[in-house]
Amino acid sequence: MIKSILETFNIRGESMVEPLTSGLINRTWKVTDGDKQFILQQINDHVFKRPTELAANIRMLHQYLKAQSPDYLFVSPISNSNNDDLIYVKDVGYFRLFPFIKGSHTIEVVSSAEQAFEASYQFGKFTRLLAGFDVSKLHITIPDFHNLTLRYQQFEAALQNGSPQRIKQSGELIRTIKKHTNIVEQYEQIRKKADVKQRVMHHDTKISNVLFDAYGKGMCVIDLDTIMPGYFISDVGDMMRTYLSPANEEVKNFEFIEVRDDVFSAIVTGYVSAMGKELTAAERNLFFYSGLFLIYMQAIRFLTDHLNNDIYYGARYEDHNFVRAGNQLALLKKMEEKQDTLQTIISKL
Ligand code: GN1
Ligand code: MG
Repeated sequence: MIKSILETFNIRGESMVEPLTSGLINRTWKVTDGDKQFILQQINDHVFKRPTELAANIRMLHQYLKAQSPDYLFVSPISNSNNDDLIYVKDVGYFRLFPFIKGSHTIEVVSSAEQAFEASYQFGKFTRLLAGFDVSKLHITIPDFHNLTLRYQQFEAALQNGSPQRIKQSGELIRTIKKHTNIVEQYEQIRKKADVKQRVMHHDTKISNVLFDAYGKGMCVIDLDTIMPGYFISDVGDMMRTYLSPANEEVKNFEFIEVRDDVFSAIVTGYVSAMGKELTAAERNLFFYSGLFLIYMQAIRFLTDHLNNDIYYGARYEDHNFVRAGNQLALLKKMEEKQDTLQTIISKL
């Protein structure tokens, strides 16, 4: 089946196809055909219910950037010999093929503040270049994706309808989440502020979604499916969530979870230097909050999924999402403990 998709792109039968395993949602392969390389992806249409809208978003942004910022590297799907950039295979699903960007590589873990700066700069630059784009034109690929109020309601629903045995097991984590509803309240306040703008946000700013060149400089951002209107706290917050600690969300021994001051500072400086005057004063005050917001939301999403028997994320071992939720709550605690230090860093910048 993959061979026949590739044939529509005139990619020969003897090409090499290797699965890439890092994402949780879509299925991805690296395709090598002689000296050419590509990335093939099957869209998860349980999560992205309307793949055609997702493709339309990418096309719109591509056109806008081609006209306004022609030098910007925007990695969009290639069209096949039928002129399709989204290929539907009956009973299987939707596929697309990306060029592999020569000389680029991705990393899985942030090992230096420079990497965090580069990535943050790239996400900020992306949003700044699109500041003149009318966000209301974008299709909402996942409704309420980063709506913390709704995520909290889904958690409450899982407490009603989820697995009774798992609810009992999760008592301590549930209590911790309930103790932090001030983060939800603050989110509701932020939504009402006129000077916290709806912008074109990426919504999945993990380090593996940035392409780096051979010198370690950021080239561009990839994985554009969750691009939707949103607040900057989503992108900055997900960077905090995934860059601050050298131990990521999969680590089972929470003692390794840490908040690195230099990485925090690099995320803030990278973003501020890329966004420049685009960032409003109200937004500048929300850097620390962004971290709390996203870490807390991810803890809720993992625990909710655990209570719902792993229907969204799946589980590679018993209690996988329970462990992930505990991990994220441990990170939240570290972040809170560092509040004074981190706020001082911001005020000095
Ligand atoms: C999912 O598939 P991946 O790894 O890019 C999720 C993100 C979560 C992340 C947690 C569409 O992203 O929101 O932060 O897992 N994406 C979707 O690892 O739900
Ligand atoms: Mg993703």
